[in-house]
Amino acid sequence: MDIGTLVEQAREGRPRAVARLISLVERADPQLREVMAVLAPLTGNAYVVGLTGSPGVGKSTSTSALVRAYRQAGKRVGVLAVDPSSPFSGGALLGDRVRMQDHATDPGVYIRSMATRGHLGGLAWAAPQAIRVMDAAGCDVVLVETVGVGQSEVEVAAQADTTVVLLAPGMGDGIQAAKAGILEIGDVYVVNKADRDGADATARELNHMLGLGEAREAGAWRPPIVKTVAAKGEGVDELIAALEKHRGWMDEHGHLAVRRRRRAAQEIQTLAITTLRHRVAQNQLDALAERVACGELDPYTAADHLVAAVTA
Ligand SMILES: Nc1nc2c(ncn2[C@@H]2O[C@H](COP(=O)(O)OP(=O)(O)OP(=O)(O)O)[C@@H](O)[C@H]2O)c(=O)[nH]1
Ligand SMILES: [Mg+2]
Repeated sequence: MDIGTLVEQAREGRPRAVARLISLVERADPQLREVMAVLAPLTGNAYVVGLTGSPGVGKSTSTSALVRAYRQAGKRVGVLAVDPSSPFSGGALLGDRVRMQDHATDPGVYIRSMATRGHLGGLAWAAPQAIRVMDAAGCDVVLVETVGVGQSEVEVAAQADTTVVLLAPGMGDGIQAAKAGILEIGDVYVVNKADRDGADATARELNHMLGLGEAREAGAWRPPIVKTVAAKGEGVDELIAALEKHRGWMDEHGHLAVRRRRRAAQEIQTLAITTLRHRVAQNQLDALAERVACGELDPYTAADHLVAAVTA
């Protein structure tokens, strides 16, 4: 099928067409260049929300609850579950972890899981392009769930328009969150499993760690902490309200444009570096390495040789 027809069908909301386009991303298909050129003018409408947090904290349950709420509001929703720790072809495996069965038959919801380990350029490369596909396909909201709280997961979540960091009582989450640096990236914090003991204490601890009691610059964003019981849909309206508020604030202060430019810059850089890496001839690198290893050449000069060779 030609790319134009495929994109047209995706925009009509045909899940199979969207699936085929995202498969091109996963495979890093040579046709991707053409696809992205067709998609470019169709993107920029979706509101991208990243959700991150420790395993089992309730990301998928929360995502599912958000999907329900957005669907009730008549929005088309895309869900991208990204697992950087699994091999690239492990999509089916990840599918088990995505608790989205409720929405499986709803044509207004598009759900996709993506495993990216071992992929050249990895996550930074694949996730933004999959988001582009969903955006161009007419999703009003794209929810990006990342599994785990490693550096790459945090990077993906931080690329969203709004980043949600989830914690739950009694998981030692606070410390883990601080370690992974997710206390710097949250625009909205959720203490899920508020039906369990210790939710208030977790919220207090978080409040303290984020320095929310302290004064901030006028007009600065103060990340709200929302308590939810995602499994029962409790607090989800408050979460949606917090997301909308953040989006409004971003718009008002011009931050949305800034963030999207930053996202695009990262995407361009990753693609450019990937292209250059493809051009490095292994034998040439080996030859330079040998000369550097035996002290015949310094590494800077060797690097200059390599750069000159791949950009010639
Ligand atoms: N008690 C309680 N359990 C919940 C709540 N939300 C989710 N759970 C349960 O917590 C478990 C993990 O939920 P998931 O939504 O799969 O968590 P996750 O963060 O997506 O997990 P991974 O994708 O494996 O990292 C499931 O058994 C849920 O039913 C809640 O608000 N209260
Ligand atoms: Mg999950």
